[in-house]
Amino acid sequence: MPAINEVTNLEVNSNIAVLTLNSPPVNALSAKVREGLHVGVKQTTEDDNVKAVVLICEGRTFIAGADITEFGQAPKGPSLFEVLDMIENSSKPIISAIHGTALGGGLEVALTCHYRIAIPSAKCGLPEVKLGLLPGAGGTQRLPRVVGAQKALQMVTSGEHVPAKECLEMGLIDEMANEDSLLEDAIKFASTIVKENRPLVKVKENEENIKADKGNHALFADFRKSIARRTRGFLAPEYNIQCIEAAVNKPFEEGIKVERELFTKLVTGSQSAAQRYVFFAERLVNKIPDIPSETELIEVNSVGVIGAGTMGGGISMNFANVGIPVTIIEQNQERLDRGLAIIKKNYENTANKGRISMEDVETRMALITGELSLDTLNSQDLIIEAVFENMALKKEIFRKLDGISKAGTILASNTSALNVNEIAAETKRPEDVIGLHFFSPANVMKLLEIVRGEKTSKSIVASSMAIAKKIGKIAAVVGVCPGFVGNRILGQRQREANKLILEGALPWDIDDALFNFGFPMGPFAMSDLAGLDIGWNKETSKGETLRDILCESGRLGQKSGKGFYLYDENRNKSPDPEVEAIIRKFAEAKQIRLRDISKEEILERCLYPMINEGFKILEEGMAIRASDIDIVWINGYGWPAYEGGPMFYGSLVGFDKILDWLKKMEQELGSEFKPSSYLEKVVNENINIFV
Ligand code: 3H9
Repeated sequence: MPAINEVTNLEVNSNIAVLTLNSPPVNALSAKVREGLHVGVKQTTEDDNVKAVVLICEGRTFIAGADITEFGQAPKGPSLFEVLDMIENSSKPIISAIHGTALGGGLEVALTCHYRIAIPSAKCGLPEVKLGLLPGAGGTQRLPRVVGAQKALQMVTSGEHVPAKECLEMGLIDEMANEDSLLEDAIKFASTIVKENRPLVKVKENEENIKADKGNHALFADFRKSIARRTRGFLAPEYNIQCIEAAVNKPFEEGIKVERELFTKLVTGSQSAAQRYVFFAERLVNKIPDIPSETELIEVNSVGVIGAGTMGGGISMNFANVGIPVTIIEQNQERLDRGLAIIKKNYENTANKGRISMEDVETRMALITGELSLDTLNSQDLIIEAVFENMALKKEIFRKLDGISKAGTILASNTSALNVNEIAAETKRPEDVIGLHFFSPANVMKLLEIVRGEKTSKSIVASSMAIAKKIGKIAAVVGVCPGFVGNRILGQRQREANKLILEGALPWDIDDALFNFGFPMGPFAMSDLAGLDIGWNKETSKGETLRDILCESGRLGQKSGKGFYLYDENRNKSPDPEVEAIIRKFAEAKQIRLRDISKEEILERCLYPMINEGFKILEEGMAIRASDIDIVWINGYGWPAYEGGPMFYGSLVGFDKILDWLKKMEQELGSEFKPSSYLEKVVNENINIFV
């Protein structure tokens, strides 16, 4: 094939030119790809033999968007805008032939083509919002001109990938090809367009689909309201909406100006920098340096779960959801029945919300079998223990499992803090033992900490990563240390939050500061939700801590209508003067002088020790890389993605500033603030921890 450059080929056959891009892995619009498109389209317009052009990609996908690695770098080669102008203004019809995904800039390219054909498995979308961006190459102005304002709003603010069939129905693609003959069908389609002398359709000129919504302010106001909760704190969704609003109410060229202005604001801002970092971090976290990709995997076709409580039930649902049969073990029939009934109820609730069908509920429940004896766990490929956090009990279970389970079974504990090496040592096959730390609710939360024991084999780690992917989790491999990565860092925030309320900040001051930072809730609202009496003992309680006093006075959290907060019948919380009085009295008895504490100080006190702990974790090798820590905190603890996770956030604040702060605090408040020696090294030697 005649090459235009390393990534582009152009071939002309019977008056139809085929312009092929081949730039692995995802044909992103790098400088080379843009150059290839620019030169290729120019050549086709100058070649009298060419009557139409098919634009197609090799490899796994059509163009998946702009090359994200190029953002922030000096522009090279023709800009995407020049390329799009050339395509749209071509005197020959250009047809994009789509397989895989046409995303972001990729869909924007397709939208400047005069026609679009796709195979049934293809998907189209404008996912820029997930990178803290908006489609900056005309996508926000062209999409509503094809699919209307409502659908465009939904697509740009969710970033969803829309299946080809739906795209065909809403006019985003014009023709469906056969799954395995895209090129052939695209050439046929192009020939028909030529033969029938069909017009050069320019999406930007189509006002038909937007005219009904001109001046319809309610449409946008209602849409804003509908996504407000989900998008709190993020800038990009609102900017995307403003662009669609401009598309509907302004002429195309003016709308483009709005899009460019808002795109520039986003792409140069810190939110998008953080979200782009998170995009790559989510991919890096899957790479375990010492485990080759060809490592032999254990195929998991059946699972055993020990414990039908909240965790065990949620864990089981993950596997049933993807068609893997699960055997759940409980100690007695009553607990087993209760556990199974809760699972059924959860599925029914999901069905009532329309997310799955009642038939799905039945299919999934049929995959879950309850048993009362561990002896039934003799044939499963993966067994996950999810009983109380009690080391003696866990050891006993693993001793028994060693005798019961078949050779090669992955033996996993769902412990959230206990020593996996100690548990593994109870068996004669510690290489098969691993921690799989799910987060509650386990059927919903994305994160899975994969706790690699000293002796865990590479195959067990790799197989656990593979099964995590299958059940839709984001998995991070962590080492054995108290609390692993997530809870170990959480411990720092909790300790400081508890100390702060004895220095003068009220629980709601702290919660508000963290909520406004972007967390879904603060530590005290969280404690109320979980129940203040977890780990509290009525018989031995002596009013020694604030928690003791609250529990002793019946303030057990949301379930008792009051905890740190007061709750109404709908579980809406409000600050309670009684709690303030309890705190003041407690402080007085301990001769503590309370002072005013600013929101800034609250954030520093809660967040900087977490970052310090992150450095200790890296120093000890308990996380593979800094970005894995961020992935844990974003997906397991609600750290806002637009702040990039604790380590990324720390880099924005400045590690030198945090180090100075820790040194000062160490002098004022003691050794809990002692800086990690790795942090000192990073600052002194100016090390980039993100490479
Ligand atoms: C945009 O288009 C802005 C425009 O409006 C223009 C403005 C002017 N760039 O996810 P995978 C890499 S913004 C560079 O594991 P999958 C990725 O890092 C963009 N690299 O595969 C990975 O590298 P590695 C809008 C990219 O099959 C490899 O490709 N578009 C890009 O599970 C494989 O990726 C998007 O946001 C990129 N755009 O999923 C789409 N995309 O192998 C982003 C991927 O070294 N991409 N890489 O780890 C995706 O959603 C998924 O990659 C995709 C494939 C669904 C395409």
